[in-house]
Amino acid sequence: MVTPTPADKFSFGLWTVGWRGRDPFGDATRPELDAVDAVHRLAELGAYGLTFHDDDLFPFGASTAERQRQIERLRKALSDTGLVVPMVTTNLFTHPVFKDGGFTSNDRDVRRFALRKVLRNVELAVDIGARTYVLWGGREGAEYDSAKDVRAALDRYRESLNLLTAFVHDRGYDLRFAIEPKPNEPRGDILLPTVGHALAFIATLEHPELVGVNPEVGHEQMAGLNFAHAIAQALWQGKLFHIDLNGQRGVKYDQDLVFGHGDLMNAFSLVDLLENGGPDGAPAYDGPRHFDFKPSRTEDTAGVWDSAAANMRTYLLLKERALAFRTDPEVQQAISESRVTDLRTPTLAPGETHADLLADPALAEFDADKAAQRGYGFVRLNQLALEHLLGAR
Ligand code: GLT
Ligand code: MN
Ligand code: MN
Repeated sequence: MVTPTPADKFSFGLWTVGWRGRDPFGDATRPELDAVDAVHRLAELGAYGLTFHDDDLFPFGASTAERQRQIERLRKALSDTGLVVPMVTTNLFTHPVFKDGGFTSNDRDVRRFALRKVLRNVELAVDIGARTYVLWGGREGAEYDSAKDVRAALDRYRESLNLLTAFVHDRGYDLRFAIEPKPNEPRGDILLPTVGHALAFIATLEHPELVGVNPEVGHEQMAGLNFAHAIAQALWQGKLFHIDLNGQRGVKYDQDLVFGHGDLMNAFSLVDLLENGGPDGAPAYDGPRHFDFKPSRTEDTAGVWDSAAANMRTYLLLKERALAFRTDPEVQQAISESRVTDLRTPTLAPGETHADLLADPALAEFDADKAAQRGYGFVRLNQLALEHLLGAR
């Protein structure tokens, strides 16, 4: 059960296994990885999908012929292995032209150039079979409050999303967009910094049904937030279009560790939610389980593939542990004693009004002190979760 197969829908960014370990303080520690090799290695490990930025596949400014050559090489590797491309994205952050952002750069020419870059890559995404298009606006932001008119920037962000959804609509493409929030890094402050900000922004768009979120574990945790809660709200709003799984240890720079190598308890809750949180314990999410991690720069090429395999194995182990937790009768009893499922009962009776509530004699007599005495037993329940996680039950 902990051997990954394509049915598990594990996917990896080409930029993840292809990361050469260059950081702000040090040079690359590993050789370049060819996209074709990546496809073959990932397929051997049991993954089902590869994702990429335009510039991961062909260099920024590549000629049409070079672009086409790389696309054809990728296509052949995909058909040789059966790997698919469920998601594609754009690099609007590496080239210096994007130093003040793409969609929200103060320079209008740059904004127009950025939009064209995305439109061209959307055509490729559809052509190669992707159903999701991720928008990570890492350079959309500022270091200084006086440098960015945030309301104008949000107008331009919205204008860009409206153009992209009109494009998909007019062309009849079967493609949805997923905004990936991040609080900071590389910009001092990034626009749409959390899942909550992104969800509020999406509600203002012309085609909100075509736009959802691609939350990343570490990005919410960099803001000190509970990732499983963010995912629960995204699911509740029907907006979990994609997910970036990785690990992060606390509020610091973006670590992009292997999934589970950060807050393991929250990773357990997340997998439990994704796999068992739907109606009648069915999966709550059926999209790709996408790993957006960086194999640490201490690792050699063998370590890169060990790290890739570790993401999938950790996910499957957590899935196994979460199922054991859900099916344990003692856990079910503890859940019921904690009144977790009682929260599903509507607070008002059918047809009850505010006048009825105000006039309810039982409420006038409600013994708040007595009700306050009973504990909820949440600690016991959490300990049961931890024991399942540790394999102690
Ligand atoms: C970049 C970023 C990731 C995003 C990628 C998609 S690019 O590596 O750190 O979190 O998901 O653009
Ligand atoms: Mn990250
Ligand atoms: Mn990501």
